[in-house]
Amino acid sequence: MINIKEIIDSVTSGDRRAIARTITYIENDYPEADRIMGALFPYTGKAYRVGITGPPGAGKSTLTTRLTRFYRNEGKTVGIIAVDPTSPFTGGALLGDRVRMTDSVLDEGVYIRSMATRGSLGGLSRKTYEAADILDAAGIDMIFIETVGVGQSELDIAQTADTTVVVLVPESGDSIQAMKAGLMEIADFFVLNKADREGADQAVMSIQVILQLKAASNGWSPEIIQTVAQEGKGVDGVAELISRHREFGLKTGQLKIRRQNRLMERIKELVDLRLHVDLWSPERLEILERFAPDVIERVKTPYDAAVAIIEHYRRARVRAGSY
Ligand SMILES: Nc1nc2c(ncn2[C@@H]2O[C@H](COP(=O)(O)OP(=O)(O)O)[C@@H](O)[C@H]2O)c(=O)[nH]1
Ligand SMILES: [Mg+2]
Repeated sequence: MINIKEIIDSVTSGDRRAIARTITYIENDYPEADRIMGALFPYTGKAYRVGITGPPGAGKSTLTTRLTRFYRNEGKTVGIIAVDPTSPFTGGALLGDRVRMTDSVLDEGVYIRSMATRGSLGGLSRKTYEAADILDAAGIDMIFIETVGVGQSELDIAQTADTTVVVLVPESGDSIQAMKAGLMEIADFFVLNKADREGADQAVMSIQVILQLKAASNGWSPEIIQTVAQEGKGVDGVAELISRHREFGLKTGQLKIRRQNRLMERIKELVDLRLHVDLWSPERLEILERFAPDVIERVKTPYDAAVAIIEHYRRARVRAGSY
């Protein structure tokens, strides 16, 4: 049996096993998940969340590892949530990640978690968000959320961060790709990693051109910085930009607005989810099935069916006396 009070006590005291277990509850859609998250909510809001996104192989994990070291040296605790179906931190095939993460894995001040991406695409952004909430409630100072910037779900996740960093590499056309993939829209700043490679300066220049065309909205102009994450070069500069963006957000109130918008999204999701479950009861599914043969024969329209189902739901609610 799940004892909620015990979970809250152990998570908020930073118990690593409790953190792991609670994230698993979220991942596996445990019925108690909402109650647990509700009880943890008052303890959240202190951590700073940084999204690290970009194409596969750009060096996101390497950069995250380096940044982790940087913040550990400052005495901060760090959480890493990796949402990357192509390179899970666990799962044998990608030993590389694990090796590079080793020094962090051994450090009690660092918590690393991969989110299962298979079969949970719809809820992935919510689950990642809640996993970050759990780390936040556990008292972790800096939370990095690594995602591969390929799909909408990953972009959604990146947008739940307080600061979103997009990592690119010098390979030709990468900046154009980034624009197409919607990364330009979400970046608070860019990192051109693998600056040890050919074409780094050119890539930076072409991205700068694009950035200049984009008028600075709300007083913050995204810039681009070069790194060689593998050697730790430029990593201090990235940390410096993160902290500048944070200061900017605090000073202008935009951080609060961003967090507020995020919470509004969260509430809407909760409402949608609950209404959805409530509405699609067996009796409404029955109406749906009853309509189907008439709809396929063009006797009724899908719109008739939708109206009938909503009408049925409304009447049931009235009867239940809840309106
Ligand atoms: N040449 C070069 N290689 C790098 C650099 N940073 C990371 N790599 C390598 O690029 C590969 C992918 O890195 P990884 O961090 O796993 O990329 P991710 O998929 O974006 O997380 C690894 O083999 C890294 O060692 C860099 O600055 N320069
Ligand atoms: Mg990675």
